[in-house]
Amino acid sequence: MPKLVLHQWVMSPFCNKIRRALAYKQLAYEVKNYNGLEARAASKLSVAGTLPVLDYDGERVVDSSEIAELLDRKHPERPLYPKEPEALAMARFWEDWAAQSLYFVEIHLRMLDPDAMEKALDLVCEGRPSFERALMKLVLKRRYPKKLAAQGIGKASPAEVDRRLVAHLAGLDVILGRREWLAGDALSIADFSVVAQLDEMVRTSRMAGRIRSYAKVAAWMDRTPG
Ligand SMILES: N[C@@H](CCC(=O)N[C@@H](CS)C(=O)NCC(=O)O)C(=O)O
Repeated sequence: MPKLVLHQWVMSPFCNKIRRALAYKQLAYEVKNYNGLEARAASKLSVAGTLPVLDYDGERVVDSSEIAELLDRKHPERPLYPKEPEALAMARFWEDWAAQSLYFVEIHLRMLDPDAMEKALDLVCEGRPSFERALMKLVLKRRYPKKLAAQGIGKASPAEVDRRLVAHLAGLDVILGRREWLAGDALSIADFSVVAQLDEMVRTSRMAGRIRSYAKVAAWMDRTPG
């Protein structure tokens, strides 16, 4: 059996996506969490400085999409990426939408809302000395508004972000009323990518109840393994 180590932040939607993919592939793995000030060590794992990072038998892979592709190459059973070209194209569109659009809704909800920020700090500082919580709060409050401003959604008010998310949820509910999975006929990286983002919104945001109020969306989140 290969030796796998997942370097992660437990509240990262991209790490959530990879935990789901590893569970689906039925692969055993170790976890290294980078809570509190250990985050500084995480940024040195790669040039990108992001998590997840997966060590696969000594090979270091950065970026959740790269990791998912590697898992399919090494373990083709239970594919994450569909073989059929149209389903594959759709899976990649959904994966990209989750990373480039939905993720920024997720961090707006989490990092610009005081209650959600406290929940996020509980998660990311678990097991660490209490003084690190105050430092991490400063780091998160400095870093994420800049990221949100650079992406564009930083200018949107909380009410506008809620409206955008509700429009997406309504759309997903229609789509999931007509099909079981987002891309093709089978579970794929599309489902893991989008569910992981919504899952993290449910975990800490004011929109948790609203997300779960969409029956088709909630049922699909529940049937997506992870
Ligand atoms: N494209 C990357 C994005 C990963 C990412 O942005 N991870 C965030 C945590 S949710 C991160 O590491 N942020 C730290 C930073 O940007 O400094 C992937 O799919 O893995």
